[in-house]
Amino acid sequence: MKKKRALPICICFIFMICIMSGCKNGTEVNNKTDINKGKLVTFAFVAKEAQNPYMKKMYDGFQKACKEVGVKPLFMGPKEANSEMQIEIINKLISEKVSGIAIAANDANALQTVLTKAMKSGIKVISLDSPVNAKSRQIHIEQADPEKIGRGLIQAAYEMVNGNGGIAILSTTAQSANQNLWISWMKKEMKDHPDKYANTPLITIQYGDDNDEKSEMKTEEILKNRNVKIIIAPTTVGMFAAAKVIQSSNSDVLLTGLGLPSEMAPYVQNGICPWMYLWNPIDVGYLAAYTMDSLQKGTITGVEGDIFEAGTLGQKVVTNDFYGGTEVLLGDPFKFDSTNIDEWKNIY
Ligand code: RAM
Repeated sequence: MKKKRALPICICFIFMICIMSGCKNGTEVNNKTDINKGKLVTFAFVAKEAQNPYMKKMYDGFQKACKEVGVKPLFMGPKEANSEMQIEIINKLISEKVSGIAIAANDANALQTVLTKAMKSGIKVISLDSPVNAKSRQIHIEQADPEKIGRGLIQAAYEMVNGNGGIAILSTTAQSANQNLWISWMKKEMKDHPDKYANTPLITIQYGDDNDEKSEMKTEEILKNRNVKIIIAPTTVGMFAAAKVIQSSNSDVLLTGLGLPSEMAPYVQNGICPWMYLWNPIDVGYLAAYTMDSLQKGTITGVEGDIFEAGTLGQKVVTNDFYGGTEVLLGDPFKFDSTNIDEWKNIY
């Protein structure tokens, strides 16, 4: 008797869940339609470069929040970290009439025309990770205070070489606004304390364009200079590439920067990278989607003082940013060393 009843009850239960969640085949999200235009709400995420694991982690969080608020997430990203390809993608998204675009930009200014066109057509535009200029978006999602990141990295490098040894920076593209801002804070830290940093000069800045091979090649070039004792890579792609080259060439040059624990754990454990920093990229993407949803619903407009609920991240406030626009800040950078990296390596 029990067995006979189990199937109909089970089907009924699944059916009820489907009705409650609005799903058609059990896997679809309860997608909303834009109340004003009667169209499906899609939030697009545009990566700096489609294969970058850091971008994929941000998208994981973006996608999670989109599901929670009931909109359709979409991942887009160019083959190379450049703004021309991002412009093509945005034009496509405008013609597809998405409701929101969240972009990690390869250039702060080059996207202004196309993003203005998007906003004029009613699309909500925010940047995350790497900002576009204030006119090109409504809000920027800032992962952590750029001053803390920049000063913190130089202070770490100084400590690692005991105040004695040249520093090289391995960055992404020369136009990347987030890396450029962090580098400007690194330089400011050195300028503010000339005596302290007298024996740790900044020898070179190289650009690996967030491309594995190019970043490896640039690391090889850096290692040819015997005065370099430490590399700072404020990019997850650059950091992983530099670690591999330092290890394979048996170099005693040290490494710090912004790395993914999933990629960097072995190098933190073997001492090539005594410690490094990052934040939770999943949370950056999650916060971006909640910010977009609040803009789309009209709960906020993107001005200073706007307050909204960002799911499990709680209440967030819109504040003025460094670029003359507004931002939402995620939090402080985390420090990863041999004592805690293994806890994080399976997460991001
Ligand atoms: C790379 C990207 C990204 C940056 C991280 C730390 O993946 O350049 O913009 O935020 O590193």
